[in-house]
Amino acid sequence: MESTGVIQSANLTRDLGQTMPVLVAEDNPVFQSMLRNMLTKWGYAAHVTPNGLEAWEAMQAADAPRLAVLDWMMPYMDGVEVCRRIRTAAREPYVYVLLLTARTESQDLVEGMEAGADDYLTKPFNAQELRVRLRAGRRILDLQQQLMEAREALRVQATHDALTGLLNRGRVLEILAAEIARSERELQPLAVLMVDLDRFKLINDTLGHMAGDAVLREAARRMQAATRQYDAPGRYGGEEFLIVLPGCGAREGYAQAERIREAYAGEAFTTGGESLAVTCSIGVSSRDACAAGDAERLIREADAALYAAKNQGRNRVVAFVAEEPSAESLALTKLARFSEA
Ligand code: GH3
Ligand code: MG
Ligand code: MG
Ligand code: MG
Repeated sequence: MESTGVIQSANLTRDLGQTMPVLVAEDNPVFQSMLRNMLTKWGYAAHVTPNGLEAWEAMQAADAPRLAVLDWMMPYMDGVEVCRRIRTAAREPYVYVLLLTARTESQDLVEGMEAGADDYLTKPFNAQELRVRLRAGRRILDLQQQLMEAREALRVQATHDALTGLLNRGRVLEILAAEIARSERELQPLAVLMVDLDRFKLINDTLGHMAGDAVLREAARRMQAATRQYDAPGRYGGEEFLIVLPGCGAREGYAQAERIREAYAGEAFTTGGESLAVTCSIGVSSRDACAAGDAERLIREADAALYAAKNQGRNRVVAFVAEEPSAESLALTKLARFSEA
């Protein structure tokens, strides 16, 4: 298929930052080859379709061209309809649409622009005019790209910790709340780990704050490497980390905590050429598939377990065990067994 070949080579060259792909929909063979020649000469990668329907289908590809030159009158689907569909789908990134029209009545132009076209040219058009209008479209697309990148950078900034790159406290708490809701809905367990570096103040005091920062970064890196993709490790405070483990009960939570503890204790950290033994203590709390347990309780219990781990000598994992299951959780357990039977 010739058209696929064109789109592939267009993507390749875009990756190299050389050409910009342009989707052309034009049913007239003379205009087709004219547009193809001009666009190629100006450094665009033209993907030419003979009607609106094929143009619309080409626009569905994940990396479809963002610049479209659409003839108005075409079989199967006209350019205005393609334009309308592009705008209704409202997908990002934005598609810049230049409408080609043989019509000159102003009412028609109003219709085309209202369908969401960004600009139009009346056929027959002057080649240089098309060229500069495409350039204007390209500028708009470049600006939009910059905007999207800035917005993404802001989103990352708002949800991540600048020092370690882990999720920040606000975001990890949001995830905890969402995962509790999901655990209730899907009758899945959920575990929470509270990780605290041992005697961290000593590292700061003896090696300096910069070395302390380097240790925090390395601790975060190892933590990330030791957790599954759907776990959510976040920096909770100074040298404290909160990890949300969806689908894990007390046993799996404990095992996961042991892996992290081992990832620290098992291999010395190096900062500024110095080798340094860094350990952590971890408190584990969990909620049963059917037991009650809000975020506050889970954090409180993980904290209590962490406190116990510190008291027992550090570099260890302690899981919170409730003295007695609450009446509510017992009732819910029975209910779940009943519904399983
Ligand atoms: P413990 O084993 O009981 O947890 O002892 P600790 O020294 O780790 O605990 P403590 O809470 O006394 O000290 C935590 C230290 O972490 C104090 C604070 O200066 C340091 N800290 C907090 N945030 C940062 C940071 O962003 N960078 C650095 N370098 N240090 C930090
Ligand atoms: Mg036509
Ligand atoms: Mg500490
Ligand atoms: Mg602490």
